[in-house]
This record gives sequence, structure tokens and C-alpha cells, in this order.
Amino acid sequence: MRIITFGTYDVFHIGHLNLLKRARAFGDELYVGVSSDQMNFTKKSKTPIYPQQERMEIVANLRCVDHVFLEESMEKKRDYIAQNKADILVMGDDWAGRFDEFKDICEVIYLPRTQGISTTETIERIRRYE
Ligand code: C2G
Repeated sequence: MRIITFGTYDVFHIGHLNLLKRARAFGDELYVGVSSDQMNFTKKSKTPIYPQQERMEIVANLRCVDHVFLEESMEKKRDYIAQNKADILVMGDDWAGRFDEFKDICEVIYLPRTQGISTTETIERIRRYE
């Protein structure tokens, strides 16, 4: 079974790792679409702290990850799932219901997020740190 998931993975943290490990446990291969700097800028009017090449490099070298590719647009998600021949799409439950439209080509599973950590909170902590 091939699992696919998508994310930015900026300022990589334990919540990201927990999600990827749990996603991988649904099958035997994990493919990860890492969202591009441009896609983040389009969505949030901000570029990530870590550039896409570094975010991809970090995710690609995790033991639970088999393959990474660049996610260049939300609209291409169906194509990415199909091209990569994924059996199951796994996402954190902040996305619950948002990808149900792909249930015709793969199983769609939402997992609970890790509580108490996020990239935004981490950046805020670093900003206040003395
Ligand atoms: N996540 C989690 N627990 C946290 C933080 C994040 O389980 N405390 C999960 C998210 O639910 C997501 C994955 O980790 O499934 C990556 O999170 P982000 O980097 O924030 O990704 P995001 O910007 O939501 O994805 O097509 C989606 C895009 O690629 C954007």
C-alpha cells in the first residue's frame, strides 16, 4: 500500500514527525508532497522560514519517508495522487473533510494533530526568547 501526504513542514517539529510516522504505518511506502515556497506565498502572502530545497531535504531523509516531490499548487492534488499511484491519502485533522473529493481515487484518512505544537507558536517562542 502506498500512502501519500502533503505539507509545508516549515521549522520541522515533533508534530510533523508524528504525523508522518502514523501515516507510514497505514502502508509500506510513504510519498510526501512538500509545498513550494511560491505556493505558500500565494496562500498566506508569506514565504516559509526554511526554503523549499531544505524542507524537502529534511523530509526526504526521515526513516519513515520513501519519496518526496514538490507540491506546486493545491489544484494539482488530484494529479499528484493519481501520478504517484497512491492508495491512501493521509492528512492531519486540521484538513478534515477538505479532501473528501478524492475518495473516488483513494482512501482518505484524517489523523488527530499533535497538541501543543505548531510552526507559528514555535516562531513566536523564538521571537520572545531571551
Ligand atoms: N501536523 C500535526 N500536528 C501538528 C502540526 C502539524 O499533525 N501539531 C500535521 C498537519 O495536520 C499536516 C502536516 O503535519 O498534515 C504538515 O503540516 P503543515 O506543514 O502545517 O502543512 P500544511 O501547511 O497544513 O499543508 O496540501 C496541503 C499543503 O501542502 C499545506
